[in-house]
Amino acid sequence: WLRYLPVSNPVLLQQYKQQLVSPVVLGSSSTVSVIRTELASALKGLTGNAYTVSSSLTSTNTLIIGKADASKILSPLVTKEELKQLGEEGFILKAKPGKTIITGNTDVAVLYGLFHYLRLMQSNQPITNLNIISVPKLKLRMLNHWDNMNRTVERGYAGFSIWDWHRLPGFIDQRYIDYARANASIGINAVTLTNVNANALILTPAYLEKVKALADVFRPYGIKVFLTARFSAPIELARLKTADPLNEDVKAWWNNKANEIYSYIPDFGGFLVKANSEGQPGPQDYKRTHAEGANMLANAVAPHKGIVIWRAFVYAAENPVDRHKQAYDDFVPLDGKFNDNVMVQVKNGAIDFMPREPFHPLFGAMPKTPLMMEFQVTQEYLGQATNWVFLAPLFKEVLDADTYAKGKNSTVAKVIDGSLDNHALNGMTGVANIGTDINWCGHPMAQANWYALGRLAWNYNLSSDAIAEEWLRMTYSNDAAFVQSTKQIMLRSREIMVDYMNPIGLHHIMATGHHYGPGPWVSNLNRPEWNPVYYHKADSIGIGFNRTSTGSKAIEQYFPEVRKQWENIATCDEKYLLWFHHASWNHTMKSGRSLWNELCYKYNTGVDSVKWMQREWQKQQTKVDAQRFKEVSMLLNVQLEEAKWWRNACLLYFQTFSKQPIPSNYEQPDKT
Ligand code: GCW
Repeated sequence: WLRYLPVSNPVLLQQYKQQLVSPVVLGSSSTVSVIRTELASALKGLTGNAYTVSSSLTSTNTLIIGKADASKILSPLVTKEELKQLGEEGFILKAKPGKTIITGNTDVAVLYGLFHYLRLMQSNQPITNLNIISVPKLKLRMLNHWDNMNRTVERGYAGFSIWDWHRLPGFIDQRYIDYARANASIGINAVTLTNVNANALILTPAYLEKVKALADVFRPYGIKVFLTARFSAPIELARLKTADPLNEDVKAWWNNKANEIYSYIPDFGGFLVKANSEGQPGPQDYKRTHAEGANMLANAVAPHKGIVIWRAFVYAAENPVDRHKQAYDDFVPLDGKFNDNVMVQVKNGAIDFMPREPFHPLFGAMPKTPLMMEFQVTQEYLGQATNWVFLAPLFKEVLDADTYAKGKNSTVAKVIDGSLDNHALNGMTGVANIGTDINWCGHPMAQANWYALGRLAWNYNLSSDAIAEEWLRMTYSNDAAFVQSTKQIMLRSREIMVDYMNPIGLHHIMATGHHYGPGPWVSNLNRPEWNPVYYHKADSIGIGFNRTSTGSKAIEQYFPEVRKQWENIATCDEKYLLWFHHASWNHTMKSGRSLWNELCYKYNTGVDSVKWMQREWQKQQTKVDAQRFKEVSMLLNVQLEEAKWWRNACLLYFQTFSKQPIPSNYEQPDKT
């Protein structure tokens, strides 16, 4: 999306040129250099003119870019009061005919302002009269890479890891710089480089030098580096006999390790930890709590102003009744026990990044602890790299959900931005979908999800529509008809996928292990909660997981007002019907259809809607370059096959329980 293609509308181009006549960028720092380079290359691309970007202010400058303390630029366009609202990262962008100012309290804020300004031109918006004050809603806007040190990527579908550990630190791939530009352009200011299923080697000097090289590249773009910490590292790296967080030698080891890391990377962000989850080591191995584990690491980074982000994604074989409940049961009692520099990172839902799940009951339930949102940008459970799914609607559905923790309008967004419970630390992260593929993210449309994550972390009030539109205009074309149709595909794509994969609240019925394609019949894995049959519970009576008070009682983890929307099968929001209820095959749906017929309807609608996506895309042939047009067309063919695969597999399998026919107006699934 940083292509800076020439502005093709001559009237607009003329207006832009009039505003841009004489640009100046004030200040001197590595970030200011980045601003200069970005501005020069963008203006050249957009207008075709090679601008000289000056560095000292004269009365003839028309575009003035710089930090406020270079602030001969202030009045009358920018006031001190306005600057106060900005904090460290907010920016001001004001323009009247012949004069534009982009400023903020730090150079990085100015960089954010510049990218906003460029976006306006990239998406053909007017730039002559602007009055924009933009402050990020969240402090930590992050990507989590699940990149292994051998360059494979856990749940990565876009090639290998972009971190070339072998050639670092000496070789700085241009990709690192472009990655940093892309992140800064959407406000992402923190990254973890390594998989949460962590390898302790990343903490050794040979690798810390490489991490430092990346941190040095990212710093001018306002991006802090975090690492994942393997809890057993003191045993693995230093041969201590234990990793018990209350053991003095263990504490000392981590303190020294933190000091060592900060000697390489003075602004190191801190640690992200997955502990006692899916076989990872953790404090519970020593009968200590998550809080005791987190606090030990938090003490080690505190003198350096680092933080610890501790994941709440835990579930164990000992909890076979309902995996949904475990994170809440384990973490709520620890509320108030975490140090000030600890955040608890919670996945958007209680199971695992499904195409649709209700928001995680931990949101709103730990008022004394800052909770960080974890979304998954990589499409582990959403068709991986062959399916076109725009995730902004999924992200927003969760952020806008009301927890009712402090009465109406206690949205998840207000929990994670810290405003509901007054937390200074706050943030949101996405598991990255980035890899070595030439288009970075696998599917040519998948970059939109990286983009959406950043834009929503900056401002979760942006609409999915606005985000899709910006991204399409920058990445593909400003052609109005193209934008209109393609945006509709994007906006409907997630619901379409839910229809052909997991309608009516079904979940986790993907094939096990790789999670690609359907596998609702799988029942032979030794941990019950790894088997899809555990989640759909289809039988001769009906289908769905009873999580109400007559079932697993997971629904009781939500506040009463929330519960009310879901606990009565007659009134439950049908999006979540089979999430919370075991409904009979003949249960009457709001459409008047029986549940079985509704399932048939949904799966078939999903397939038909992919055909609609194909038809809409075919209309764009003359509007898109041949390469991307063809790639997306081929992938839509694959997506259609996969949608049919899902429909056929699920309906034929569930039919063995419902014992009812698939209505004759639908295509009859091919049993082969
Ligand atoms: O979604 C599951 C994935 C695992 C992942 C785990 C987690 C990193 O299948 O691959 O491990 O979640 O989030 O820790």
